[in-house]
Amino acid sequence: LGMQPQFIIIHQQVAPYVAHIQLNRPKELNALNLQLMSELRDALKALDADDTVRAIVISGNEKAFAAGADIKQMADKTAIDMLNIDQFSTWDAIKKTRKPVIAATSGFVLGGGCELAMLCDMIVASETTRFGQPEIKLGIMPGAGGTQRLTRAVGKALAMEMVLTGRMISAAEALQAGLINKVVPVELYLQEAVNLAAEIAEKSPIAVKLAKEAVLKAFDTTLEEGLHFERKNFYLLFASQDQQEGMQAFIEKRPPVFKGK
Ligand code: CO8
Repeated sequence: LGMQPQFIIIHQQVAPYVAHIQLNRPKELNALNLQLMSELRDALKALDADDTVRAIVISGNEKAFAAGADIKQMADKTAIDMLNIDQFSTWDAIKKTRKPVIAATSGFVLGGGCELAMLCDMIVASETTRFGQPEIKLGIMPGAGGTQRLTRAVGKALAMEMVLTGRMISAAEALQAGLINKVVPVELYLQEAVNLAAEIAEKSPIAVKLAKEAVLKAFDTTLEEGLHFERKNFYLLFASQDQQEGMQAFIEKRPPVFKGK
């Protein structure tokens, strides 16, 4: 990866074909400063290109996944500073990750932290996780997708309430609202996320990639376009050896071995 990152730790092969990126600014509750986000972008790009990785878990620590953008770094910025810093190009790059990314959350998941979790494909939360978009309390509003992804995930009523009041919701409420995939005791959340990643990593990485892309398309386009897109990806998979292996293994009543070809 070139230079050693300062604010993240990359753990390879935490399960077969699974990598884990840990956000590591614990004293600041993993506040997402510009350098951390650049390091995260670079790490995801490298892991996305690495054939020994098929799924990625992002976590913080027990106390905080991330308490948002770094308020101290933003406090004295002007609108034009913000425009020129263009931090969202980093977010756009992260969004391009083609392998599945699972957020393993515990503690505070706030502001940009909540937006980062929602940018991931799935969220596994500890019982102590609290999700919120508290930007309104700072005189600003979500800027990294919060008004869009939260609304699509939980609907208008709860999204509007969270964005306009800054109220945090519990993991239980987030599960009920459809924001997250599962809630587990705090000792288990990271392992549970790794297990989910490992389950996906057993599948054909090509099929996983194209399936992820098709699901995400549902948020971006009409049903007609989305169905068309799905069909093209579906046909394309019949060009893979993994499709032949998957179906042959079924017929021979044995587990498939997918090679990503
Ligand atoms: N930025 C900078 N520092 C932070 C942040 C933050 N977001 N959150 C916590 N910290 C720091 C605190 O300043 C404190 O530092 P110090 O010890 O030097 O005073 C340390 O972390 C520990 O925090 P607290 O003492 O406050 O811990 P508590 O347990 O008392 O409170 C809270 C925890 C409730 C999470 C509290 O820290 C808090 O309210 N944090 C701010 C949450 C927030 O408002 N987040 C939204 C930020 S704005 C945003 O995310 C905009 C996103 C759009 C762009 C995305 C780009 C990345």
